[in-house]
Amino acid sequence: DMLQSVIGIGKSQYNGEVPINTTLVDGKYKMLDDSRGAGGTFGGMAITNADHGTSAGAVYVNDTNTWGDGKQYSAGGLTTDANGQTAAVNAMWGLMNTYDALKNVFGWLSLDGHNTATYIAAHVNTAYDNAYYSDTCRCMFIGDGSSFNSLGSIDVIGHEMGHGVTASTSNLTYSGESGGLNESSSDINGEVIEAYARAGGKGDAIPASGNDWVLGKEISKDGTPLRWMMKPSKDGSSPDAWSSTLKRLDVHYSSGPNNRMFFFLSQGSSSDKAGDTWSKYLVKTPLAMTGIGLDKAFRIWFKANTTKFTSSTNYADARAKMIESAEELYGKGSREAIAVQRAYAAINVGT
Ligand code: ASN
Ligand code: ZN
Repeated sequence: DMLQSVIGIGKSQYNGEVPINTTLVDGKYKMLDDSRGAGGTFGGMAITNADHGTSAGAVYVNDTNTWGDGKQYSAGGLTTDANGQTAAVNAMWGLMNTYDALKNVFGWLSLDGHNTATYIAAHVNTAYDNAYYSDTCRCMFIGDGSSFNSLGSIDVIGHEMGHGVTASTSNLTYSGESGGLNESSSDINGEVIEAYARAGGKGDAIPASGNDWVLGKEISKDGTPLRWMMKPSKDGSSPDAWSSTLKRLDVHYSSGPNNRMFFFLSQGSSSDKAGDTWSKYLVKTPLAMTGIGLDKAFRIWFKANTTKFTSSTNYADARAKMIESAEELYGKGSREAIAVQRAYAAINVGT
């Protein structure tokens, strides 16, 4: 076969027209990017069509290198877009941005850091309102949605890819406090990738702003997010601070306090600039603090999750290892290390 890497035009659902890496094989285009990841199941980062089943299916193929139609799809896609490429474009754009952010900022390659190629299977199940990572295939599945729009926003893809990073590093157990931290790590990844993608998907730092600090706003039909990092209790189920009963909650709720810690660490806890969409959810804490910005906050988190956390890390251990990370990156007694301590204190972990 003659394989050639080319750049196609993707008409995405949430990000307009985007350039996507594809491969020309024997006169047809495949949604396969062999410049991001090697080996794996398809020899490069790929998008497959699960075609409403539960297995991965085949990599998308097209006669031209223009993909999707940029329209809004949810379960309605079953009649208008049963095998639609728009979901595939969303998935590839999310993957490309996640891969590039981790590579350019940390030199971290793909999910495992060793450049093993991953893939996303689009259109899993029928009118499926979820997306998930599977460690068996080291791949992800995204549904078309029913009460949600197609599950292909950047924060959703970044979240799922975050599970792949966690699975191949700390491997935080997916229940109890460690499960909440596992979920939070994926939410953090989703928001960071959202900021990186919106700023153009380039550069060796995470941009200072650009994300919305809520998960799943784009896939929500009425604009109500699934989760609020600045004030998790807005969802009616997540606590805003750690307590001894936190470990009994579903991991998508016990993630809340750590999400809030990360928001404080990055943005500060007493900012109230007019016009900020998140400012009205802030509470004054006894430990009002200045944030250190998204880039530094993510560097500290990523180092802790990929090199210090273990499968049984709980909130107290996360705090200790986050302080250690900050000290190694920015110095003992640094502003950054003190900010980590204050951010955890603000969610009732340590003083
Ligand atoms: N979308 C969900 C998640 O990634 C799927 C699940 O409950 N594991 O957390
Ligand atoms: Zn998750």
